[in-house]
Amino acid sequence: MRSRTQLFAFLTFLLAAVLPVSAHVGSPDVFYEGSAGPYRLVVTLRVPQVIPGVAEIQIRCESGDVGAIRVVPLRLAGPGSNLPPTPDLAERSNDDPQFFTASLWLMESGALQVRVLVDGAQGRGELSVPVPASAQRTLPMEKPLAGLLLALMLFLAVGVVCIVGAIAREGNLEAGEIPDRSHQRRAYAVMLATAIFVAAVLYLGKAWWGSDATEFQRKVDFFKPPVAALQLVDGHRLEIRAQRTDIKSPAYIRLGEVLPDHGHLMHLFLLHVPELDRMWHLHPDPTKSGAFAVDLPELPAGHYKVFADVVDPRGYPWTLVGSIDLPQITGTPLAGDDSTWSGAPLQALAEDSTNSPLPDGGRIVWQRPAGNLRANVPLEFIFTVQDKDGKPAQDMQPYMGMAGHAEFVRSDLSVFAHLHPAGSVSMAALELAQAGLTNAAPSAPDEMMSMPMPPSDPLRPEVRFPYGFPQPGDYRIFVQIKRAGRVETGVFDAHAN
Ligand SMILES: [Cu+2]
Repeated sequence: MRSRTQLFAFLTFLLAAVLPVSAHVGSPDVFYEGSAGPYRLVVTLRVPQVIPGVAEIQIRCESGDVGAIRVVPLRLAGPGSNLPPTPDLAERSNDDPQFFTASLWLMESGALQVRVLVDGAQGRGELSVPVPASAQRTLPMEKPLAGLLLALMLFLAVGVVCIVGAIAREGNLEAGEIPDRSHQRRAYAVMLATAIFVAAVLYLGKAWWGSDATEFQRKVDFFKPPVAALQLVDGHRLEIRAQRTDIKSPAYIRLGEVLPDHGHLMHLFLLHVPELDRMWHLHPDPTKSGAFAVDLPELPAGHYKVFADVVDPRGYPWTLVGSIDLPQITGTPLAGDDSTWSGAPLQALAEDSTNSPLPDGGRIVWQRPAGNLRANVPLEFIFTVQDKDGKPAQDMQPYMGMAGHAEFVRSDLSVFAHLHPAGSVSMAALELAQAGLTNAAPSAPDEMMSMPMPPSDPLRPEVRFPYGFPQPGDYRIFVQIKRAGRVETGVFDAHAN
């Protein structure tokens, strides 16, 4: 009986124990826009509350000629990545024939992918969405439940002792016989022995619980954003190391082994906090000692937060998080793909800002949908770029191989997401995922080209990001584009309900 209570408690604990996270900070859902052969799809994947657990997938097709969609999860790379199990059929919405949904069991944590197979009037198409599935935190058991379980356990424990005592005292009595002193003494002895036995079982149960809880916590800690240990060297050079002070096991992320992701091994975002009025997007290089380092540009003294994106060899994207107080730095001028922005601090918003002026008199305009923006709803963020005369800009170029890069930061820094026109997936993970497809070449989205297009080829003056706010709150959105050889950053403040 007691063990059943304990099992119940343990199952509850299991259910409550593990929440997922992805590379971004505080933004676990996956948003992806890409082509499955001839079909253009927008895929939203809600990573399950528990692992193993059920992922919810929504797929919107741009064209109306899709007949059926099948989905299947598998590992992103290594063993198992080439042997997909039988795919599940996605369900077509009754109200919208271009909208499909499916539920998928994710059985393990780590770098996974969901393969999407499309059949339709234009034949078959396939795409793959990288999914970082992992444990995020242990939820505390709810107090009322813990109290109820404790009360039940005490009731059962005391009950067992009393029942055994009653058996010892009265089990051998004839009908109508009254227990005498010797019966009573025997009952007390048996009850004492039973109480000791019950206490021992409870103690073992607690040890079992404790070891399981530790094991869970270890898994949870494994996927926490690693701490970026930051150090200022020679007065102007920022050194970044991955530090796992929170777990005793060996370092899971070796900075010497990370994969290049859209042209760089590390994308580092330096934010002046708490105002968020200055931002740098830098690309540190590996050092001989297994760290990363970057020469800082000119910046004022202050408190700075660092988010550094890297992708491990399995295709799992990590965001290192750290903070540092910096003195005023004279620094070296920005070069290459490095960029910066400074402007007004993020304040409590009366309304969302949709217009961000650029240094040359042009501007970036957010085509914000009317009405309130809701958290946990997939949205498409569309930004158009205008020149100084208010006309669509004609000088757009790819920035690190893509039409644009966006960073979504929540005012309290609990959310940081680095996005691209292909969505929230890491470009390096996407390349691994696409490599396993049979029709890899034609289905690879043009956004992930690692070779930049020739600068003479102007892009459309518009950039889109599929994304959804992971929780209500105030967000600052940095939109980065390249025009005529210059990187420009537009900044938009938004409130999600
Ligand atoms: Cu980027």
